[in-house]
Amino acid sequence: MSVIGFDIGNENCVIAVVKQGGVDVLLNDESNRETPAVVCFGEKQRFLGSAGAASAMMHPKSTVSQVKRLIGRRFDDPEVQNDLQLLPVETSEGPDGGILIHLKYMKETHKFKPVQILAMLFSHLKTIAEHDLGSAVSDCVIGVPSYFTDLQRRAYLDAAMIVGLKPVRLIHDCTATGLGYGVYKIDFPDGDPIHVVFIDIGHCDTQVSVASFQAGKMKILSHAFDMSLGGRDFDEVLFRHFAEKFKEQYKIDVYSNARACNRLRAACEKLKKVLSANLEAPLNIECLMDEKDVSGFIKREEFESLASGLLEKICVPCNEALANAGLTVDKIYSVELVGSGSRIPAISKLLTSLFEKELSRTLNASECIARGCALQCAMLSPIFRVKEYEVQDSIPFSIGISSDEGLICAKPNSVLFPKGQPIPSSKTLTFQGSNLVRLEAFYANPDEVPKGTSPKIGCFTIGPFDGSSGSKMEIEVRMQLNLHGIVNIESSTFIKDHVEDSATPRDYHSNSEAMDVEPVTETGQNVNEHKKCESPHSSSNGTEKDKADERVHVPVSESIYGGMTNAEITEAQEKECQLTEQDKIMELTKDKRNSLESYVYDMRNKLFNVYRNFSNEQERDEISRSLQETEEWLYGEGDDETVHAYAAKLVDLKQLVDPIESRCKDEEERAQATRDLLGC
Ligand code: ATP
Ligand code: K
Ligand code: MG
Repeated sequence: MSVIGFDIGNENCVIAVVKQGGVDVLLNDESNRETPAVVCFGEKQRFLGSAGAASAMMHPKSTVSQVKRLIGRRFDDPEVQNDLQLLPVETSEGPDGGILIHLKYMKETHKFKPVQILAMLFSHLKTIAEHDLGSAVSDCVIGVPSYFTDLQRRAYLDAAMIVGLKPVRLIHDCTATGLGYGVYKIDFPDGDPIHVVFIDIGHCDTQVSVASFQAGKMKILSHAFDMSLGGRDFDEVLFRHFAEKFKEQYKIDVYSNARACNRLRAACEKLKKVLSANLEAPLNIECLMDEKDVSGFIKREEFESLASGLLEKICVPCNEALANAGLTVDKIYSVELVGSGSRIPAISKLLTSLFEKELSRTLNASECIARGCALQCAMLSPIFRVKEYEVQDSIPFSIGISSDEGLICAKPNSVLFPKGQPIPSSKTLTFQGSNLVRLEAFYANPDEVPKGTSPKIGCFTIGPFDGSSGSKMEIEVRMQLNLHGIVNIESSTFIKDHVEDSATPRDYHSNSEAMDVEPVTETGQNVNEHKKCESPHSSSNGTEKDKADERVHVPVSESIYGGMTNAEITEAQEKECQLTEQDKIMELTKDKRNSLESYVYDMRNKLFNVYRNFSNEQERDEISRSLQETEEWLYGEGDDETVHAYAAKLVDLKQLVDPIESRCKDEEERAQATRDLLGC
């Protein structure tokens, strides 16, 4: 069994594994350490990762990138509409308010949920890992942004399930990075814990987390983020600048031409990278639009002033993370800047002055998340021996619980898991109820969650209570904020034969009684403790006795707003299998076509060399003609044929050539035998 970590970026994905000697980053089929997060649908097959990026220009309308942005989001969310504008693919609103991505394939339009596209990426990364390791891969740890909602986390798990991956943990990106930092750090100054700020600037977002470290221990103190501030926003600044310039200079409006937009955007991303290493850079695009070649030029200084608004925005989550951690810059031991979006020199300059210290680049900026994920996977794996290390993460959003009858926790706004609650955690609610109880989980503070996030998370229906027949039962529900940062019910029980005094007035029409309860127990666990807790819960297996009463397990069903049902997951699995099967067929077809093609060239060559003495003119004429015909067929009507068609052609040719080949072989053997006999 292998232990793997995945960093799924909007632009690049990284796979890391823990091997005997340490953590390795795997190379993809193009020998790159980063794999583009691109899924492209060709006419008859998919192209994933690097192949997807390479095919994007050929199939602009059926290439999906930055799918991470769309996961678990609503179609009518204005931010989503902005993102969709950048995606040249047709989309629509799904029946559940989610997004449907329309892709042309096998002469039909297929509609996919973003989860399915993400699953395709997962599947691709899984295949790369399996090829490298030579064994099946299932257990893994996947990085997620700290701002991911419950629904987005669940969507990641669904996508993983669709392709047979089993995330043992979804871990916040900066926590994974911090883990990689802490595990290897040995030179801790004496005394108090040190505080480190991690800043990850990716393609689409910026995440900042503050963590405290002691030997053998890491604790996240705060998470902050700007969901819409990353490398692509800097590209956009350049894009708008040159779009405007070219309008004046060349009288072309790139905005009116999707292809020109794409090309200019791609050129601006390159330009931005050049400006990271050079003080000025040229921009040249041939035949951008209306058959016009364009050229431009920009100095780094000018770019920085165009991007000054974005640079200022980076300070916001940094200050927020510090404030939430209750720290000032002088208390910070080190600032670690990661994510390739941070390679712009002005960003380091700005952060250096904000934090009043030189930034540290001790981590690999593009691989640290995947590496941290792999380490976490090894720590959670029962078969790997890893240094004991305690990771305590926290959730950045307050989560509340209410029932049909109202808010059920005594805390303000009914918050069960306040912002900063350790991951994982459990809290027990006890209340009186009858028949069915519905508990609603929701985000208690709209200011904490990303704009456009629905406060509604999901509904848990508890019951029916066996034999309760309408009487009030004392119910105990253990709510969990699990290792993935997802809210669920760990167990729910009632106490058997615990019937209320029948004189108590009761409303028989409601499903549950008004509940004024307080969490009775509260635990924040670190990962190691959590592992111990994974044994069957004593409260649900009926062994625990509560005085004279017996605890009885109560069924729970959950319904997550916008989530996938089991039936939908099964359907998606089947669809994914069909697509994979078809991809395999197409790969096989390509192989067969290639072998037929090389056979033709090979034989043509041999026919007038090696085989010349073993064939007569008539045979050579016939074979020549067949080779010629096959070649013409290959480049004509046989260009796009089935595996069988190519295989059949090869058999036909071989039938003609085989007799000559065997004469040649016989002769070779005879000659060898003679040589052996003569001893030379
Ligand atoms: P996200 O974290 O948003 O999901 P990601 O992890 O795929 O995205 P990264 O790979 O960390 O993102 O960073 C990609 C961004 O870094 C792109 O916008 C890219 O243009 C930018 N980038 C890469 N190299 C440089 C460079 N030398 N100078 C400036 N920007 C760069
Ligand atoms: K990445
Ligand atoms: Mg990233």
